Amino acid sequence: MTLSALIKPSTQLAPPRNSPMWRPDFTWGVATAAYQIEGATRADGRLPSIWDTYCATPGKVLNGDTGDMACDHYRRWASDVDLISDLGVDAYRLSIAWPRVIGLDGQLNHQGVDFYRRLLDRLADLGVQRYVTLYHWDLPQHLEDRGGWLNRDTAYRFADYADKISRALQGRVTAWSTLNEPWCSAYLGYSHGRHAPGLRQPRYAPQAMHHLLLGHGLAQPALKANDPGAQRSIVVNIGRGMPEDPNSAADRDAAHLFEVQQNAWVLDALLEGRYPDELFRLWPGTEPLVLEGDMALISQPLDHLGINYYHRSTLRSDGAHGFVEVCRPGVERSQMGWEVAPEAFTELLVGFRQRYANLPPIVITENGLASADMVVDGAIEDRQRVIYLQRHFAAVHDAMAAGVDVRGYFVWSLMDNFEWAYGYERRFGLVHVDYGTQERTLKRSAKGLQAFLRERAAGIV
Ligand code: IFM
Repeated sequence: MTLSALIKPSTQLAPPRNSPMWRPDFTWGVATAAYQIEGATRADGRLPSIWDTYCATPGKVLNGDTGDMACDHYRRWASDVDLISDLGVDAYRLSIAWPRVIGLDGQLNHQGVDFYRRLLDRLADLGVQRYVTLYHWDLPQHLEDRGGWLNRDTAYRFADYADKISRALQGRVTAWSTLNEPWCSAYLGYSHGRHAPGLRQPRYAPQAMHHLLLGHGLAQPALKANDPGAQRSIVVNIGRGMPEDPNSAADRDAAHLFEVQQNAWVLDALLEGRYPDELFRLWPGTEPLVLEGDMALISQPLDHLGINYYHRSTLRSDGAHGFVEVCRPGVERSQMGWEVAPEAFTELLVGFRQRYANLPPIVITENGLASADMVVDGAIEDRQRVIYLQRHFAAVHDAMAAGVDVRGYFVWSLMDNFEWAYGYERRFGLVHVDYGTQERTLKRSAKGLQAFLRERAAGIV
């Protein structure tokens, strides 16, 4: 019996057999982020981050959840690494908590650094590649107290952190990513208020974005010099906008503007060294202060571009210059309420290839689905996630067949974790976490991925 026959036909998890995604040089992985899994927020000299403050503010996070315990990964890292290795993935994507490794004096906190050193060494011993993100949203609170990403100095603090930590961990990292989803940090954090630090000023997001991207650019020379054997990248989230009424020019424009602020805002800056004019049609008068040389720093070449994709959005014109997101009836949705649309993933990837002459190779750094998974008789049959992943693997296969250079695919997430403003209620994991006991249980999706990766390793193509 083949390994794939061990799982039910409806829950098999693999891209089409003729896909280059089966090849041994395609990187399959799982992803997490520090604040979402580590817990131990006060251990070994870790400083408070903006997410500690945000969680402690009543009404900000569902059920008053915090990252204080999360998945207790700071203590359980060794068994979690065994779990990752048992899945058979090629790579693990994690993030470093800036407030854990840099003290108030700006110097390395060696206790925090040692945690990551042990973790990375153990992954390497087990043959798992290490994709490390430097900033997955946990800004040290003392920097926020000085203006956070609205203060240009934070970009220099970030570059200094990148310099120090890449020296300390030199040779242990396969790929460094500077930022995870700067759109979320800038827009959700500084203009929308749904993420830490929870500010709500429309004009803040473009300036915060500029300083985030400047930090990314300023960090490049240090990463290159300190760890020349590692790849350098940044991770962006992308979204597809669909007009509610395709026959309405206003709705089509709304969907277009949505993609400008979701995709072009960051990608034009990184790949073409400019911000799209249309962004300021959407948000008049919010142009950031950009100094000479900034855009050249921001648009330095990357070894690869990390792309996170989850869903499509339906847009209607707001009757003025903007758009409103509406709920399209009769569409499959995740526990997040997000529209499931794998074909939109292909369209976006193919569209980027057509639009950006110097698009670097792509790594899918996140894709996954939240569902209200429950343990029944010791098992978790997360059928919606299995089918979601199956369809999204096929969507990426289609983009590759159309000529898009995709080198890897990381499923979000290794395990259920702290889903930001939604706390622990939304479950994205391949592995179920019982937050009472911290017991980990492989869901059907994890077993399906494991079976596929075993087939691939055995050369069954
Ligand atoms: O959990 C997040 C992750 O931290 C960043 N990308 C989207 C995921 C799901 O919302």
